[in-house]
Amino acid sequence: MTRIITFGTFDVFHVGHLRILERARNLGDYLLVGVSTDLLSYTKKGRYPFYNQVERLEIISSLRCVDEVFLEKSLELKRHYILTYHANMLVMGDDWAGKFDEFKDICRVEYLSRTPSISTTAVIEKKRIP
Ligand code: C2G
Repeated sequence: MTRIITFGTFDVFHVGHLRILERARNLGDYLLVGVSTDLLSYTKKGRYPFYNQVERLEIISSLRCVDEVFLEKSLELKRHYILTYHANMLVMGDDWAGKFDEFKDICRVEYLSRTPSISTTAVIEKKRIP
């Protein structure tokens, strides 16, 4: 049984988010998603998300490809989350390529390519990257 874990803010949910979650889920049997808290998102991106953490959790947990959600409170807690949720594969977008290789001692680590031409910022600014 492959239990996959992934993390993200998933603010202003878009097709790039959906595709990475579906592709992650297809690599195994059970998908756990750590949704960044509003505070963690602020420390990562320098602004609070458009949708708050309760709304983002509600959206992510309703997806067919997602089995379980929890709040990611700190970037430093990845090892703790992987162990607590008994995940044996960590999947991240390739914007994080190489950044989580330190967890290869406890699980498989895979980086998937991002969907081009779409981002939360582009949606908020009402434009698509050409
Ligand atoms: N993503 C994607 N294609 C896009 C945009 C995003 O595949 N066009 C992926 C990202 O690579 C990431 C996931 O969707 O795996 C969530 O993206 P973000 O919400 O931007 O995640 P981020 O804030 O980078 O959080 O602990 C690490 C994090 O919490 C990652």
